[in-house]
Amino acid sequence: MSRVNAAALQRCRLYGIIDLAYVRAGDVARVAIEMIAGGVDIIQLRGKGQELATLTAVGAKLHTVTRAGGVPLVINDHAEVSREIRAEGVHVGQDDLSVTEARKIAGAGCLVGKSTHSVEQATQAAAEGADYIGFGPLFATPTKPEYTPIGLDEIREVHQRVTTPIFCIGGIKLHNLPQVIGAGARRIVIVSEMLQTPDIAKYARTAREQLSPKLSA
Ligand code: TZP
Ligand code: MG
Repeated sequence: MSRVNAAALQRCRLYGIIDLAYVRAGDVARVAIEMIAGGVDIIQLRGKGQELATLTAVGAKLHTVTRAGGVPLVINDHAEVSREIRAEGVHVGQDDLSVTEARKIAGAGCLVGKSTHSVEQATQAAAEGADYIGFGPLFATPTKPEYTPIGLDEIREVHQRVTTPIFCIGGIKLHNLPQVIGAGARRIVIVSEMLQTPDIAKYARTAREQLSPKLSA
């Protein structure tokens, strides 16, 4: 796949991140195949501290898998890697490139997602033109330990104030997923628990089924 339109992005409910802090480069393709089999709708490659050459090589291989599975691939932080491997998206944080700068580098049709940590940041990211927003961390998480968790109370408000697709993230696990959905989340990201489980496809299917009754939302 190449370009992801807004309607296709709206249908995405379960966002998987292949984080190289949890997955060895040699296992990336297998993990992606299992995620896709389990119904993960969109996949990000995250490799904090990795050489650009490594990210580009791993990303290119991963892209052959995601493309065959019809799932968009997003590269965290590095718009130039996204451009190089012709990924469908790039994801930026509050301290990274702006949405406009990232889009300019990654290419006009490339999705740009932005991490936000408050309702105010989420409204700003939407105004900046982000195609989707990450909202969290909801709970404390070892995957992003330096951030204070924002809890569940602002999930409803952020959905009322922002029409851009919002993916809740941070410390989400199968045991607290009903609580997160009950607090108003429609789209979620799970990183560590999904990557550390023995049967990723089964895990993803279980999470995806809990989100699918909300398909019309
Ligand atoms: N951004 C906000 S929290 C987070 C990121 C990348 C990490 C989420 O990981 P986990 O393991 O699902 O808590
Ligand atoms: Mg970043």
